[in-house]
Amino acid sequence: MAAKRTLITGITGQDASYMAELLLSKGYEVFGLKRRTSNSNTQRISHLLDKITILDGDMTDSASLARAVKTSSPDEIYNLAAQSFVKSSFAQPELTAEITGLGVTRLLEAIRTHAPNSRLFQASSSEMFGMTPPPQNEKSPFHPRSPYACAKMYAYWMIINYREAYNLFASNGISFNHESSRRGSEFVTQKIAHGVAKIKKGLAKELVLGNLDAKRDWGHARDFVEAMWLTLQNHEPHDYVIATGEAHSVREFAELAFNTVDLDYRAFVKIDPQFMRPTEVDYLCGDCSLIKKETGWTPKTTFQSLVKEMVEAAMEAETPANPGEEIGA
Ligand code: NAP
Ligand code: G4F
Repeated sequence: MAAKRTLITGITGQDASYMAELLLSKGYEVFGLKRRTSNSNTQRISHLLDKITILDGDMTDSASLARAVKTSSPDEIYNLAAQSFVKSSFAQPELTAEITGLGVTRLLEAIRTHAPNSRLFQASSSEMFGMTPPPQNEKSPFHPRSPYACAKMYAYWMIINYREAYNLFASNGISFNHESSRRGSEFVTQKIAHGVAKIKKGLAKELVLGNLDAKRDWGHARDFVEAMWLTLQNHEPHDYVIATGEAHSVREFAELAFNTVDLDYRAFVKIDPQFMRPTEVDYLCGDCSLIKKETGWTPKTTFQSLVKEMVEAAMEAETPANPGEEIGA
């Protein structure tokens, strides 16, 4: 049988790097959509570059998406591209809507025209629940609290509309936060992990954060891409919550991360309102019983091992000769 073909958008991102590894291990032929940047940004997939085909394209450019879909002729498409940083979406709401929202419509149109029998996974977000109290599941109401969440809402409904209108196999995975040592440096978990490493090595004296009381359901990206793949192996397209079912505060994450290197977070963490958001999402904790029941998926990584893995990777990466980037988000 011919190998299955897949197109992954956002190939330079955290999730796509794990998704490409997973699909290569399953024998897929992998194509990755990459936008043009002025400097190389393929660090997360440098070990895969001789095994995958990179296609130039941008979620704001319909023609490039159509070409990518036509060239890759995919059985499965994972739309992992987005302006994914919530805080930046307040500064760049229109760009976020273009990429994270309208970009999905452009991709759906390309699929409808060039690969109507392919299966599409859309990376929807628990941010869409916003103000809705936990536990959040597929039936919970949405109340988005940022331009990012509003853009994801639009994309979520376009997936459902194209499924109903054109019979496309398109599914939303409503993922809660998932992290790893490949996480972007501005997200709070990676900011804390590298802050801890810098302080432990004498490269920094403090770590400046925003709201320590926000709670998130944090899992490992490696586990979450398995759920994304299982979502597309269903007989029918389905929307699923992907989560661990356990929530912790930013404070708890910081406390555990500092404890990993025998430090007390209270001596080093400072608060600065510049890291607060105009509207915050206070408490996300997912109920993922549906995907567990229907696909057999279960998250493997505990909160404790996630924190440990991220701090240990940061300790390896941060050296006096290579002090990493300034983290200011
Ligand atoms: P990420 O690391 O920020 O990766 C985003 C990817 O999208 C990057 O490859 C980025 O390219 C690409 N991208 C941005 N703008 C683009 C454009 N105009 N055209 C083409 N590509 C563009 O995000 P992630 O954590 O892997 O998340 C993957 C997806 O899941 C995203 O859609 C995110 O919103 C969603 N999600 C993530 C989480 C989570 O906790 N990680 C939870 C729920 C949903 P550059 O490298 O050039 O910037
Ligand atoms: O790490 P964060 O920036 O992630 P956030 O906003 O939860 O969004 C992530 O998860 C979503 C799924 O729920 C994805 F859709 C989205 O793409 C992204 O991957 O912030 C987590 C929490 C927030 O409450 C924030 O206010 O940490 C709080 N926080 C406190 N101090 C901080 C900081 N966040 C950042 N980035 N930097 C801080 O200094």
